[in-house]
Amino acid sequence: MKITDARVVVSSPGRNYVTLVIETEDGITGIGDATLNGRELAVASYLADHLCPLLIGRDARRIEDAWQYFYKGAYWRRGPVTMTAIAAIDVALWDIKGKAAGMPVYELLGGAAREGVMVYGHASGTTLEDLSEDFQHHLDLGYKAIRAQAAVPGLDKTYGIAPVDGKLYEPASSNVPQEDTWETTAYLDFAPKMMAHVREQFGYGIHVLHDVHHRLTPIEAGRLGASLEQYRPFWIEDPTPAEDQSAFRLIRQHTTTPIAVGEVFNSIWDCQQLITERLIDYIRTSVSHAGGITHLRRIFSLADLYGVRSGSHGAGDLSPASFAAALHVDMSIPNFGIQEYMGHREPANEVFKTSYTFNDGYMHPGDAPGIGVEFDEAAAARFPFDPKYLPVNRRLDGSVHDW
Ligand code: GCO
Ligand code: MG
Repeated sequence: MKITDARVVVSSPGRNYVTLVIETEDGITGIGDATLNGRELAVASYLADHLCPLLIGRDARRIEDAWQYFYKGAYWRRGPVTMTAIAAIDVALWDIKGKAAGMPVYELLGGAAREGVMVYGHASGTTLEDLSEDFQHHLDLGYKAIRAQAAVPGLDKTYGIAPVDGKLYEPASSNVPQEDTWETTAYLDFAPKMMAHVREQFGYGIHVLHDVHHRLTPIEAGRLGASLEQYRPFWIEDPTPAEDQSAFRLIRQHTTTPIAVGEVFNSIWDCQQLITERLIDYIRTSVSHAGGITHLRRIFSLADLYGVRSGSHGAGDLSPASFAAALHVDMSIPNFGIQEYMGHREPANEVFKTSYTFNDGYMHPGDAPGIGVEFDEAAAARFPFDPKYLPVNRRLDGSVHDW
């Protein structure tokens, strides 16, 4: 089954997405998500200028061979741009394989290992009262797991807080990076109060998650974890920048609060030590940034050997194509933990026709052949690229801090 065309479409239906479209000689088309938030055109060029020409004439059925060809064959391995580009090819080829077989991708991956995928939604507020309102809204929608974030008193802006207009939280908000401020002491003081508030209001019958967004040192993270233990969070996410994997030993020495890491990882090598030393509980690598379905399964298989569960990134900057692909992986692996689900801003649904469903806190990818997402290129053309950057984070003295 020869590939006859491979093209990249950059569009902005609600936010920027980069979509790879692969066509085959028998008329089957597959899509993959190549979005790298704030660096979209780098991946678009990597694909359009270097990989798409090499796809023409290749056999679309040989997914593992394509993966190895583009990973090992480039000589320059890893990195978010390379691995996002490979991921888009990989997902598009799984989509094609599913359509050729007349099966949803999760069937090709071994079939359903569960009835549905537990997802967590985002509740946030500029005050604890607003957070409660949003939390209640998510409970009413049926969520069994909810992430809680609230503005830290005394700081201008805090990441992860949705605007009051009811729109989804979108961190890439301006065409030059917005500058936020950060103060660790205020945060460490506030976080246990926020968690106490949520438990007082809503009890312990719901999973509560919290994202630290790489802001702490390992010993500060240990202190945070210890201070939250009594509120039994499902996890704390990205407590420190994770390039230094051995630093997580220090966090582990100080707390039993479960730890989730990995949305910025792009390869199994980024989390090898974290997994094999059991320094984390959930690995958050995503289909679109960690080399596609093929590589993500390799990471999750390694994690399974060490009792680490999946908890994939699913923010709105992962397009419906990679979100659907994630659900297929989640359905089929033995060590699924939880899946982030933030949803997509309008008018994304005019461009991506999805077949996944949400029901009472659980999602299902649907049974359409392939990944179950159809991409409307004519609709995408109505929403041209709109450059946007993630914010930069500064301490009160003006120095740049981790974001
Ligand atoms: C999350 C994330 C996101 C990221 C965003 C970056 O847990 O969902 O931390 O909000 O900041 O995906 O592009
Ligand atoms: Mg996060």
